[in-house]
Order: sequence, then structure tokens, then C-alpha cells
Amino acid sequence: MQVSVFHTPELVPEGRPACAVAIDVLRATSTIATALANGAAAVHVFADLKTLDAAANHYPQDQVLRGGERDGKQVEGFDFGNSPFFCTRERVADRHIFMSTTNGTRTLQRISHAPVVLTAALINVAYVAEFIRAQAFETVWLVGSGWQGSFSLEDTACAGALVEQLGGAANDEAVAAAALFDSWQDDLVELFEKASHGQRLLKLGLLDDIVYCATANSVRSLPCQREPGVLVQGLTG
Ligand code: 3SL
Repeated sequence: MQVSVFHTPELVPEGRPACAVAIDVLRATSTIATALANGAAAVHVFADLKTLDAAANHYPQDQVLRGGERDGKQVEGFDFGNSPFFCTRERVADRHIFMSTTNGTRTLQRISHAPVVLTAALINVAYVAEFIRAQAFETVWLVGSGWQGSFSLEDTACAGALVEQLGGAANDEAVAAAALFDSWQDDLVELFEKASHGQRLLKLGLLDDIVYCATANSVRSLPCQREPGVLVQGLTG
């Protein structure tokens, strides 16, 4: 297995891996994993808000939840921003979640052409690794979302956790990501607090979100793309 890491969607090369994984630990892929673990029917992701609204309007409105943030703040008129704490079973079970976030949804768009697309966060990283290992994909791309085109510590740490579990580091970024995870795996909250997006969330009073997103393997979830932009739970039972 050849595992490559790309820090942002902009750095993803042309071509098609057997499996591509979108990572946006703070907070889009943590929220997606939580929503699907708590029984959401699907998470539909959109880069822009107008397209999101048009698609959401086709569904019976009692089945729909709209989630979205810009610069970490909830989009006006939406049911929630992008906090995983919103996604309790009571709120999300059997609902379709329409979601748009600053960076995470752009990453998903960039890799949506791959035959298998997953999302990963630290909270579900072991489930994602287990699936990838079982499928023995020849090429795997792990794509961080970063922040508006730049590298992020938290996405790289999660990519590193996957590289550690999968082996097969195929570029320098993969080796560096594994080293970052190795150094910080026991202090992930501290690492996330140092991260620029962690700092942004701290200013918004969202320390609890950071702690939740830094808790490895706490959520049983394997978000898989069913069709471009639509994620469903890949685990049964
Ligand atoms: O950038 C993103 O996609 C978001 O996850 C950012 S936030 O944590 O919701 O602010």
C-alpha cells in the first residue's frame, strides 16, 4: 500500500488513487463522524450556501437539518454551526444533514472523483484505518483541509495516525505526519490549542469542541461517500 499525505486540497495532484480520505479534524470531519454514528441518514456537503439551500429544499423539511459555518461562526438561519455537540441522536437520527464549512467541504469536493472516498478525524481514526487495511487499496491519499490553503497541525496529526497504522508512507509529507503524531499522541489537546485554528476556536469559547475532537477513537463511525458529496455510515451493527 502506497500512502501519500497532502496538506491541503490545493496540493492534491492530478490522477486518481484507489481510496481518498478527507481530513478536517477541527471540526468538519469530526462532526460528520458524530452525526453518522448517531444515526443521521446522510450528510450532504456543499462548498457554497446557495447550492446547499437549493438541494435541501428538495427534501421534506422535517427530514432536513442545515449546518454551516464561516470563520467558525454559525451561518445565519441554519440549525447549527459545525459543532459535533449539536449532533446528538435525538436531533440527527434519520435526518439528512446539509452542510457547508470553510475548508472541509472543499476538500471533499476535490477528491470526490476517487472510487472510494472516506472522511477521517481523530475520533474515528482506528475505524478508518481498519477498513483501509482490510481492503488493501494499492494507493491511498490522505488529504488535510488546512485553513484557506495553508497547512494545519491537527489534520497532519490525524494523517500521521493513519500512516502509523497503515504503513507504506509514499511521500515526505507522510513521513513528517507520522513523526508529528508520534511526538504529540499523548498531548493532542495541547497540540490543538497551539494550532492556529485551535486558537481561533478558543477565542470563540469552543475549548470543549477541541477536547472532543482530540479524543482518539471515541466514536464508532466510517463515513463513506455514496455519491459525490453524499456521505453515509459505512459500519453496520
Ligand atoms: O473549515 C472547516 O471546514 C471547519 O471545520 C472550520 S470550523 O472548525 O467549523 O470553524
